Amino acid sequence: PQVIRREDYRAPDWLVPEIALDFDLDPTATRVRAVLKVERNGTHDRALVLNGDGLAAEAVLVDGVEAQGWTMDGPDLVIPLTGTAHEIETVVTIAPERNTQLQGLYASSGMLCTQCEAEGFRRITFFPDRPDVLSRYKVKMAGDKARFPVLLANGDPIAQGDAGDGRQWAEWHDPFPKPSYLFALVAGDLVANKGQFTTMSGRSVDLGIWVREADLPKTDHALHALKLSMAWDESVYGREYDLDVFNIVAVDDFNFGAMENKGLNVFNSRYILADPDTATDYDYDAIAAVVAHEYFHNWSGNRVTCRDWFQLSLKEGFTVFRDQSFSGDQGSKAVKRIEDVRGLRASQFPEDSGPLAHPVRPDEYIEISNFYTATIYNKGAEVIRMMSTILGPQKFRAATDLYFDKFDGTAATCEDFVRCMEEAGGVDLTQFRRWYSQAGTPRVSANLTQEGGRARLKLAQSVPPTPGQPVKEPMVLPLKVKLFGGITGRPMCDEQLVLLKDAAQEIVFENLSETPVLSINRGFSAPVIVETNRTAKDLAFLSAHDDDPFARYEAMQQLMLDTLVAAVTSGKGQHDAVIEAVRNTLADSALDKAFVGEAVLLPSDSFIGDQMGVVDPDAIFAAREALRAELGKALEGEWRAAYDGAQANRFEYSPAAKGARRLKNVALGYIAASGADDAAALAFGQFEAADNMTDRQGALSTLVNGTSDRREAALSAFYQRYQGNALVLDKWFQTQALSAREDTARAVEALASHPDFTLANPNRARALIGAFSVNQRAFHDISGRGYRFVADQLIALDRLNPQTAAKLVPPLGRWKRFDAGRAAKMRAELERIVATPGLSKDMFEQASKSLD
Ligand code: HT7
Ligand code: ZN
Repeated sequence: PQVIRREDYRAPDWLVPEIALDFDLDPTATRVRAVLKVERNGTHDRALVLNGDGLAAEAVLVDGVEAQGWTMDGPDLVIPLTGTAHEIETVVTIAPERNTQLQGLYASSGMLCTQCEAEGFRRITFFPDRPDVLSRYKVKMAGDKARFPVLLANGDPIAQGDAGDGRQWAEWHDPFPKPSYLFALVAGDLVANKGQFTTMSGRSVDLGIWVREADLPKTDHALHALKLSMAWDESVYGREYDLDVFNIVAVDDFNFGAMENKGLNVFNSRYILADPDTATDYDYDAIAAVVAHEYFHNWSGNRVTCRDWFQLSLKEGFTVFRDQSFSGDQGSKAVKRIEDVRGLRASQFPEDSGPLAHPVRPDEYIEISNFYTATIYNKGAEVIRMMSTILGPQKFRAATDLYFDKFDGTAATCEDFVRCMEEAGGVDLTQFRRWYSQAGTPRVSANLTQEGGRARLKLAQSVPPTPGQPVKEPMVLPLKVKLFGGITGRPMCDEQLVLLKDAAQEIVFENLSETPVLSINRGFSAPVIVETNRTAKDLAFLSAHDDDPFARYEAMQQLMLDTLVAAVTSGKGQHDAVIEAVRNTLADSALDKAFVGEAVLLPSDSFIGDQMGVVDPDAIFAAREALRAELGKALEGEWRAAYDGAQANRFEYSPAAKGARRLKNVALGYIAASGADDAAALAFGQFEAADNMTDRQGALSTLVNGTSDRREAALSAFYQRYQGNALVLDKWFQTQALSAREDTARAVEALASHPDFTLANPNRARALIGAFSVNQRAFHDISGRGYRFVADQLIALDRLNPQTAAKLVPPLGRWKRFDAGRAAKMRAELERIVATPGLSKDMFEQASKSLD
């Protein structure tokens, strides 16, 4: 397959200032007529090339006359043109019902909807399908009135009417020029939860969350989150909404989380629908975050879009940074930061150290869909966060104002963004730009030594080699640093922002009156791995005394990690320091429960594995379970007190109530780990009495990890209760796929034949296959059956939905990190995938790169 390179970027030969689309909607045969006003861009004699994907032109007209000399270049339509401006008309017929890829126009639960990012528009009509061609869209659509009573598109509704024969039509105009990837259309039997928002300049905006009628009661949270997001973007970034309507539609079959189409966001229904009985606190938070994310794209992505797909992080990294800040402002900033860093370490760090590592601004790709990655999104957000730290809040705001003003209505680059930061921030970011070009997670070593009243902090950095980048230059690393007195616990200096720019650098602290303890990378100010010479005593001390909650959490994590790595390598654990640190955290009544719930959690199996030369999943599992059991037993009284103290009379969705549920379920896990006789009964009691899904699923997960006969009872009760609810059934599949039990691989194979399992729905496929392949114990079963099972499923899924299949390849690609036996088996499965006839380019790229 063809490799697309960033250095080959060339401005478009032809622009399309206007497009009128006419859809005759039918699930089996939808006719699409497109009329494009095209203008030659510059002086050249190149033909007009309109991208297509699986389209056959039924008519091609130039200036109203049947076109002469047009040809097909593979999937693309090539039309030779003589003048500087023409009107091009094409007609195609597509079959939404047969579209299992869920790109372009497709059918989902009886409705028709679109997904065009990144290159789905070319599956609907012939068009220069690239983000730097911005057009004004007029959309007319007609369809069966009973099947499709609601017809939505981008922009504002203009007119609607009866089309005869039980059909109706509607017309929508979007006044804002946009790239084709932001086009959207929805037709279905939907109802809306309607709201209203008055913008900062006093304009009224009609809001609508469109769902099936039965789901209407589950839309209040999303609507509320939308209003909060609109107000937040005004007050924090000065960004006002610009159309008279803002619609969101929930669909059941969706490859991703959601899509920011101008004025008509389309969402995976899991990021819209919530009520206490079916959604966990995690779901509620994710809904608010994704609603905010898509809304924020209206400025960071839509008003200012990307010049080409190599600039994807321009909109995604910045928008993730914005949604993370928004979520932090709605509850505990510290807990949000902990969750985000946990996510970064779980998904982006492994990506950055594996065969699919790529820079935040990639240099090449085969299939752009494979680049909607944790690196583009989450590392990209960290890059923006570092610039905001370096500039400080006022200058950062001035810089984003400048960026939005200067590039409004255009397709911009990451370089444009950084230049605005430099101009408004008065800083030189020349070296900082390496964050965009160099892949790999930087490693920092920080050694603090003391001689009398002086302490020396020796810092050194290195960036590991990554595919195609064997040698790296030093990065700019903004490290927030502070010292605490090891005896009094008092701060010994103000927090300092150290910009580590060289390979090695030294900082001296004078006039110290006691032995200092180092607190570094506070707030996770740089997305790096820090190694220090701090002792277990230092870490335990910081976990109790640091005044930065993130650093406190981090000290505890490091202490646990050091303990677990030592246990894995030596075979036996020395757990006292961890037990005491956890005891102190549980005893600190000044801490909020959500923080405590996070701080006392052990690092995941996979994060422990990331610290090791050769990952031994069985030894890691055994060491982690042993520490969990000891923590459970040694602190059983504390866990029960925490559990009882976090009980609530009835469900409430507030930061305090969420924190209490978090701690309660973590405590339940430890009580079960202690081996207490009543643990299963306690979990089952919680399962039965729960008035919310967080508690019900928390109890179910605890039972599913165990061997009690209440396990089957709970699984069956859960299944019976939620049989008709696809989103909750996903939880049923996922909880079993994540089970820590020895027989999980076999159980998951059986679940793949369950009547409710289907690869056609991406949420269901991810719930079983995706969850199983991150279950370190089960996936890496020494027999290799886990690898075989996942490869079989991915090969089958690729035939239906290559995008979703390709996203599930990375766990198999980690083979280099494992022992020779496992590595060979993982490689063999990758080779089998690559050799599969008819493999998509999505899968080919992921699997073949994973073999290197
Ligand atoms: N910008 C959206 C990306 C997206 C997407 C990408 C590939 C395939 C399907 C997709 N659906 C949505 C989502 C976002 O980041 O907001
Ligand atoms: Zn996004």
